Amino acid sequence: MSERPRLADAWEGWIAENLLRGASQDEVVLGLVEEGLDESEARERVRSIASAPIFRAALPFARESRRLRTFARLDRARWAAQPRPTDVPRQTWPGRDAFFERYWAPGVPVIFTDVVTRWPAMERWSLASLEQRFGDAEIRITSGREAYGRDYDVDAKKLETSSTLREYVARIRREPVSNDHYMIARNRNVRDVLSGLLDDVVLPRDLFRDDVSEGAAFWLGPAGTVTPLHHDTSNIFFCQVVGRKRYRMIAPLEIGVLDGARSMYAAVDPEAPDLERFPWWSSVNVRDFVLSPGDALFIPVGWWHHVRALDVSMSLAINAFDRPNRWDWYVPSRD
Ligand SMILES: O=C(O)CCC(=O)C(=O)O
Repeated sequence: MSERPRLADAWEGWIAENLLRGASQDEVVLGLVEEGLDESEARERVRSIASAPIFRAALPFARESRRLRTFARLDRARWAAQPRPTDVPRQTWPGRDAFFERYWAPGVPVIFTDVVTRWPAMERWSLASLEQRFGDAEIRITSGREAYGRDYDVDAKKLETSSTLREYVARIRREPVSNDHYMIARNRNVRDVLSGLLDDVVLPRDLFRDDVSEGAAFWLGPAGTVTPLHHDTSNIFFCQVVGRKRYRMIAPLEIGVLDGARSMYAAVDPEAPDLERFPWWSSVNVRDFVLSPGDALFIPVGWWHHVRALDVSMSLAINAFDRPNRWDWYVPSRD
């Protein structure tokens, strides 16, 4: 008698995957029989995989993942059912308690239209005035981003360099449209040499801690800077003072965005999504809007955001809220 055909490894993978996805043993056997396999061999193989200790160890994780995916689907459906699921609402400042209740607690992004507009910074911040007030300040910027490749923001530390603010302002004037140089958040400029900038802002009462400079970052750069799609591990109050920025924001429970992510940075590029690699992208709700001078955007923790400066730009990002604001988060590079 000729030997029975043996199941190839690929089939074993297929059996395990489908069982882990929640298919019953009978359904998997049926699938194998439809492919021409002998029913009793198929049944024996499925039974032996399902009872293997390695498979049984994986089962609780698969179950948990299925449950969590159900919540993610539910959450997406709830957001999609909103009248304008791709909008970020624009509002006047509702007061501290209402802010925490309506936006902070449920993690809802919003733009406040009357917070930054009152700041002296709106009049005072320009390249010329920064140069005049803080020209000698030694600051840290990132430079060489274009040649570095797509991870220029993940690896920003490697691209950090010092200059005086005067030199940096001169570079922005020389290269006013560029993604090669940018003073990004991960520096301590506002905490020391540029702390005078905080004299030009008027923060909503009781919203932030007294040591706000410890949790504030000044962003300065030309038009054309791109901060790739990422999420942060704190809530952020992002105040736009000079120039416009185009934001694309995506809710945390769009879990497809985690595919191939490195650290807190997504692999998918919202400006040129690779639909073969990320087929789910076409159904993702992207909130796509322009932040203008005078706008304050609340970025809830975990929300993905991609930011392109449309003009020479100055922004102040604050995370020193008067509430615990350090959040544990899934870091895909640990996978
Ligand atoms: O303004 C930018 O380029 C990026 C801002 C940002 O990603 C942040 O504050 O988390």
